[in-house]
Amino acid sequence: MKLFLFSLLLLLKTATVSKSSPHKSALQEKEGINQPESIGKASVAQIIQSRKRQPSAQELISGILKGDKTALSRAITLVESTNPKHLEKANEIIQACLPYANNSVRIGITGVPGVGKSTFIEAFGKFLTSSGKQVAVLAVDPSSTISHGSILGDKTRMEELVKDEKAYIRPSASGETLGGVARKTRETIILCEACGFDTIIIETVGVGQSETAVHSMVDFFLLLKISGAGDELQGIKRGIMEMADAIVINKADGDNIKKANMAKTEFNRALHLFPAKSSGWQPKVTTCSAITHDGISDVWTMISDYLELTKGNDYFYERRKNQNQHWLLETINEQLKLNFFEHPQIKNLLEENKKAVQNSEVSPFAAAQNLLQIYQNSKNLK
Ligand SMILES: Nc1nc2c(ncn2[C@@H]2O[C@H](COP(=O)(O)OP(=O)(O)O)[C@@H](O)[C@H]2O)c(=O)[nH]1
Ligand SMILES: [Mg+2]
Repeated sequence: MKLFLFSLLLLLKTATVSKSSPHKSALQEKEGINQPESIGKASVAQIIQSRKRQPSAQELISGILKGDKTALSRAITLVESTNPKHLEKANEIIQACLPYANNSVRIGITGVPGVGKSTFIEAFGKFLTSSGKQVAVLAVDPSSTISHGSILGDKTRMEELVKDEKAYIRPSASGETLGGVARKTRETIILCEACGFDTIIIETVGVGQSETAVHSMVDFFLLLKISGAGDELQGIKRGIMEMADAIVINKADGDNIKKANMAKTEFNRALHLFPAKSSGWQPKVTTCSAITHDGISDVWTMISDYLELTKGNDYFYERRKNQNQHWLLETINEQLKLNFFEHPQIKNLLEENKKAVQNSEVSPFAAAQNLLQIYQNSKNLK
């Protein structure tokens, strides 16, 4: 009986959620927001082109909800900015977009450079847009700040998708820390969803902990691999295998097909050794070719199966709720750390203390306690 009531409640909840589908509402003005005079008269692109002024938060919100990509790009730039004024504006926009976000599938894709991520996303993205989906491609690449290149910088490999009306591609945000880059991407997802994008693809490479960060912002995590010389499992991080909902072996074309199938068997065997996932999903292994497009549609079929299962058993919704909590704590952690390490007095003292600790003049714990106390006192004085 309890279970029945629960399911009924869930059904009602789902019905209400789908009623306020952001996909539909993204094309409508948000009720309850007083629109300034200028809205509806000029598009954000026109406002920018006239160079008279920056579009207001309200104009950007209205643009995003209408599915305007220029407004979306502008808002993402505000999210990525370090200027406190921009952040204030960004927060206002995110807050207004939040009720229209969430109705999407968020897919994380990882794999070492050269495995074919960009080529795969182009093929997969085109497949999705041709089946009527609206696809946003984002990236988490904390190394891009150092290398000044981004994993989505090589847009040449996504030539078709870049031109596609139904697609939106945004390179990785830059930032000092992975936490910073990841937070910006999290917020960008919300903006993209409010703009009407129903399939969000987030690409990352195995740099630092970027996979873990992406894993904690997506519904489905896909590991892209290529077949090797029979030692498929070597050099692959156990943690990534554990996170993967699917392993897709790319470049299964020409002479590679046989090797790809052998790799598939081996990965399948390895995946079965891991404990069952709380989603109830048994991770799958498939092969594909991003060049010939063989197996590309199977990847979507597999993701659809996953969605059916996890929406049916509620895992999908629970996971998103947990992810929200995770990002709340993560953002606080990040901000506290930043405030501490950017504090001018602490900056100086930290250098002195590092030396003192090196020379065993003071214990690391005592030094840490002391610095934290000084920081705390300086806050109390304000
Ligand atoms: N034969 C074959 N080559 C591929 C396939 N996918 C990608 N490639 C090639 O692999 C190279 C790396 O691809 P890219 O998409 O840039 O990899 P990324 O670094 O993971 O983004 C390029 O030369 C692609 O043309 C595929 O399915 N089959
Ligand atoms: Mg690439």
